[in-house]
Amino acid sequence: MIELFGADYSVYVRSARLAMEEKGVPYILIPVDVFATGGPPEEHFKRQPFGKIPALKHDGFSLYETAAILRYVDEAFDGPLLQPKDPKSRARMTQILSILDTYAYRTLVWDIFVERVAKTREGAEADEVKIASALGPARTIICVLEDLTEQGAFLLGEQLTLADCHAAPMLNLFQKTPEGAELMESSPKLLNWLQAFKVRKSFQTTEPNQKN
Ligand SMILES: N[C@@H](CCC(=O)N[C@@H](CS)C(=O)NCC(=O)O)C(=O)O
Repeated sequence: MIELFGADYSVYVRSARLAMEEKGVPYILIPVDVFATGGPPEEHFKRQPFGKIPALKHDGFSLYETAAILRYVDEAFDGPLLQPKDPKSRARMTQILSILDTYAYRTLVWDIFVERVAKTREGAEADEVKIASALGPARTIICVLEDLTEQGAFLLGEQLTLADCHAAPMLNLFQKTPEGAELMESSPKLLNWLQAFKVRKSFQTTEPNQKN
């Protein structure tokens, strides 16, 4: 049984859980709150030296970094293949994972969602300057993802891949902001894909307890 260390509120933890749910791989989520007062628990740094979530343990094997966890889940277990075999589609999948990690997470989740939704929910004021300066990069991210989205039920066409598992949690949070909803409305392929992905069982099972 896979042990996944993390919290259900994390988009990265949700990506890993989506891959395990879609693959049909049993796992348990062992709670680690990286945002607890005083920081992550000391023992977590042995699993993830940067103090981030998720981290995985399976059969004596320890792993961190979500893209590596996603690939491990797909390659070490039976179940539907979550990576295309065709080299061009496989490269597209890797490209989307990299865009999400390198550009989308900080901009869509931290600079826009956390400022606009999470902070204001806690009674703090949104940093409008931060939001305003993230809108240009956000437009580029949504534009390139719309461009890379194939015709079909999933980002890369008819096969559900790790790109779907990684993109859905981030884009779901982004869409909860007025800025994100507006940008998504003008990206029909991406919008249809996200609406359809959100009703999947895997997505509903991994819904955070405390709603984002
Ligand atoms: N490169 C890491 C990033 C994971 C990450 O940033 N996780 C967030 C939660 S969504 C986190 O642990 N943040 C804690 C912090 O930044 O202090 C991965 O791919 O797993």
